Amino acid sequence: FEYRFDDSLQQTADSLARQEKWFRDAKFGAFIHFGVYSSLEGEYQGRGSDFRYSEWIQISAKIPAKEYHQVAAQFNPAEFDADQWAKTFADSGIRYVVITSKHHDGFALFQSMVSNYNIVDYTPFKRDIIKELSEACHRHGLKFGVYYSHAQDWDEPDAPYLNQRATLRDIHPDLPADFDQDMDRYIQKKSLPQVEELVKNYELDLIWFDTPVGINFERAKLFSDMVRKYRPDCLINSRLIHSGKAKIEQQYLPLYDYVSIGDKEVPTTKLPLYVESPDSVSSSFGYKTKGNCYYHSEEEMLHRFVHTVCAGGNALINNGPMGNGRLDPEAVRLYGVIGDWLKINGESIYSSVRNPLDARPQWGDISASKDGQTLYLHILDWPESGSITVNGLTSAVTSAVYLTNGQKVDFAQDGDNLKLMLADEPLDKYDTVVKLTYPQD
Ligand code: H79
Repeated sequence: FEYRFDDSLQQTADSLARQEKWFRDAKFGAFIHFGVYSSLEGEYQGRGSDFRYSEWIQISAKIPAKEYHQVAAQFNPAEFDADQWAKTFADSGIRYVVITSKHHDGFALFQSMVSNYNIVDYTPFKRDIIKELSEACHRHGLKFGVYYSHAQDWDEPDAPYLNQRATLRDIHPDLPADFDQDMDRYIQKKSLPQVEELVKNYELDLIWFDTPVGINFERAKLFSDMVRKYRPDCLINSRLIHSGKAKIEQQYLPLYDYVSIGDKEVPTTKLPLYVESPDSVSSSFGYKTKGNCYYHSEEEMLHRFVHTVCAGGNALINNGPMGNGRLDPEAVRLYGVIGDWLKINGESIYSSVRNPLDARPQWGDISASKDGQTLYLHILDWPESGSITVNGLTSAVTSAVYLTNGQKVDFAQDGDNLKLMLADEPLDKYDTVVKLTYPQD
């Protein structure tokens, strides 16, 4: 996979300033996919579980809008506890949270005057999840953002469809034969006014747009201007206008602040712009128990996280809470693995910058301090030979210690090449970090 980034691209000064307020140092975010689909767990009347993502159930099981409304009308995550969620995230070293305020199914997790198809007005639960969670996150020192599907909305016939299986008429069988889809009518009626509600009524640090089907410059600008008008510090992601694999164009950079790479992509090369990887603890985003699904192993999860940070980005790792409102215990466990590792090795992650050397080493990856005077070697694959080499150094290394316990590591440097003699066993199961003092002029 080739990132379609051009080295000449330049972030605007405004975007850089917004990133530097907190985003670049945060590194670890919790993505949350929660909605009506969470209660179905990937299957509806025996159908639909072959799709990888449970939040796509309305399309995978071809559920007509009227029927999906009945599922929505019973959505009751009675055990939802915003403080417990926020505390769990904060305890795992997570610095920000991004939750689905409205996914492609069109159902909102916040109170909306624009559409009563929302958790407060449409369900027995009646509580505003976005309000409760935003307040809890800020109480626990976390930044708070919302995901909003601005282009797709399966509940609105005017919104464009991006799917193979279900047609517009599978979902809306009563549409008149001469119905003319009009995306701008949908934007003016629902998605733009709902974005206005979100930025006016909630303390948002970030807004995460997704799947910009049909979104051209003019349409994107409506959303960007709306966010900037009410909340000038709020970060906007690139999926406002670019899909995960689109070529990034300089002319669009003022509309958003940072680049979301593809879903679940782990960056492996140096990137010219600051990025965020929307990863997940499992194969789905929404909670899924039906059909094919898997969770990452502890090692895979931690390695994906470390590679993302070393390439110069944040990892926004998703969990899908259960329909009853409780967090998925397996997601909590995997967050805890990263959190426990960060308690010892956080210095190599938070406030770090990407690998300044030319290549990614075979044995793992490298991050650095902002002043470039410290390199952190993340040894992900412990060598049988007992040693590793670092190539491409531009000055002399003056010390090497394990971050875990401060013990010295023997090393020998020959020009731009450094050899480190390691212990017989890794000091950490998944990532032993060696801290190099590396003075630069
Ligand atoms: O919110 C999550 C996804 O639901 C959303 N982006 C992340 C953050 C997303 N929207 N569109 N896409 C991802 C790309 C479309 C994937 C699909 Fe499929 C291919 C949908 C239908 C075919 C994979 C296979 C998912 C369901 C079946």
